[in-house]
Amino acid sequence: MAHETLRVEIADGIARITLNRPDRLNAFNQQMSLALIEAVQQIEAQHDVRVAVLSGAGRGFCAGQDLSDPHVAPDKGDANLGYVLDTFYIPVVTAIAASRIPYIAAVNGVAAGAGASLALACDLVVATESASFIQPFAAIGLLPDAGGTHFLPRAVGTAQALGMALTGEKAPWKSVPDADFVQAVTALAVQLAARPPLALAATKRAIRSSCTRTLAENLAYERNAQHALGLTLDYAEGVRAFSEKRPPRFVGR
Ligand code: T3D
Repeated sequence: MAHETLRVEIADGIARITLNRPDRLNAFNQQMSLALIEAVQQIEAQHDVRVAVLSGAGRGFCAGQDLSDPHVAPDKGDANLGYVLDTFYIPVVTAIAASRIPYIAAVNGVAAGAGASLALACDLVVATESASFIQPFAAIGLLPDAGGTHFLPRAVGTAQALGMALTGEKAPWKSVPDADFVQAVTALAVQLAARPPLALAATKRAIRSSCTRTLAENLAYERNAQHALGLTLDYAEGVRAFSEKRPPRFVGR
């Protein structure tokens, strides 16, 4: 199985899958997404494979969706994120979770957005000391998807998951010196007030209610919420700000 954007090597019962777009921190474009779905399906059918290892080429594991991919471009005004999730992310996360073999996420660097969800969809996670797990969805007006609202609270607890998803920080819960307490709380409130309100509301609802739902139900819940958020001005602004390397200005619509 050879793809430009994905390497798959099989030997001694082990399938090694490497996301291979290092210049983009292995962010998913359409080609890599389709290649990963195909690889997971082929590995499942190959009965001499006993375990799969998923990793990333270069310094990152996976930066999630490639925000420059035309499929998610908001500027045309018709970004159909529901379609993107139905076509790429839901099938791959579902297939990994349901696979007969264990999947090991070998997290060699930053795992962000759907990249973090993908790592958590695996059965085991081994990460380097320098690796990080980030939920940057709200920075572009979205809620965690690809199973993020399902796996994250189960992995770290609802409170920590909410903190990560609302702030986008790696470990948002930290104690502060007494003298800095008021300033730290104000800084957090100011940070959240500048974030996209529709995305924060959807994130909060999804994570707070996810533990009573199955994976399939959470994937469908995320899909519908993300489809709606993908049509907002704040999503367009978030993606534009990322590509222009500047802070976003959200309007709440
Ligand atoms: O949209 C839908 O279809 C719904 C599904 C959504 C699923 C999602 O995953 S949405 C979330 C998408 N991902 C992100 O928002 C993460 C964006 N990236 C970052 O925040 C940062 O790159 C990281 C925190 C991951 C790493 O930061 P850092 O400083 O180590 O690296 P960098 O310099 O930002 O990135 C290196 C290059 O990769 C850079 O390109 P350049 O300037 O060298 O030409 C950067 O633009 C590019 N890159 C990183 N992530 C993405 C990306 N390009 C496109 N899409 C990306 N997601």
